[in-house]
Amino acid sequence: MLLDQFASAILSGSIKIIDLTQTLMPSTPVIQLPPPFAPSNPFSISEISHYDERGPGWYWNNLGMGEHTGTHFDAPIHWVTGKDYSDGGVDTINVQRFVAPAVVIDVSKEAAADEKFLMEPSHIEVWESLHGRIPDGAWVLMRTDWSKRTDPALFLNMKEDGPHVPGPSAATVHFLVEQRNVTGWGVEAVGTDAGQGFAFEPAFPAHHLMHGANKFGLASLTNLDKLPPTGAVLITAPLKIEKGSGSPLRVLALVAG
Ligand code: 23J
Ligand code: MN
Repeated sequence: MLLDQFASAILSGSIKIIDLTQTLMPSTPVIQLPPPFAPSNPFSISEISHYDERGPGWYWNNLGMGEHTGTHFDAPIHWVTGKDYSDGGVDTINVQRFVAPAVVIDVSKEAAADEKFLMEPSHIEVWESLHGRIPDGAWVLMRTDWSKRTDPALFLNMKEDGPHVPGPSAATVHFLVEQRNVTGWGVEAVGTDAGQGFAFEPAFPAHHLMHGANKFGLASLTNLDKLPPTGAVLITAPLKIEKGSGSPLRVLALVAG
């Protein structure tokens, strides 16, 4: 019954599907870590054949990339704090967790005014006073409109003291992990942590604390400005890479239209 209604609603467009995914291409920005940390490869693509002598009837490509390239999923085993979760790799996560509600906290004005803007628990309190408590099992998505920075240099926004990119404070991640039962934390920027997150306590709290609690991350999302504050449902199934720490994926949001 429920699923028949669901299928009809998709077909009729009374449920709309919004693509939260950035297009993968060689210029897709990839996180830059300072030495001595090893870099991630960018996205690469090369033709195998294109209806030509290499394959007259078919077109296909070889791909290369780091697991954390473009719009991607962070699995718990990505971080040392999540390394012992037997269900914490992209291949072992319970697939039931790949469909979940999402809330969107709009801090786009704050991020426009301050490239190093940090979301604090007070922003969540204000949001909950307007929209209600973050539901159990929800993704919490931080809308910054950072995805509108189509120039990779402005998107990464690397400065002498590291990236100037908005993100969550450590207190905010503590709150979401300890006070709310979230599925994960998603952002428009290249990584789930703020650009200055290396200097927080703990370092990279969105990674350290979320993955330490067997929760997920989503990075390089787009179209968050097209989502309602509550009521969207996300489909976030990463590639089933053996012992994978994450993967690029298509992130789809279902919204009542
Ligand atoms: C490795 C080290 C630090 C960070 C990251 C990866 C990411 O943001 C990521 O894509 O998971 S901050
Ligand atoms: Mn990642």
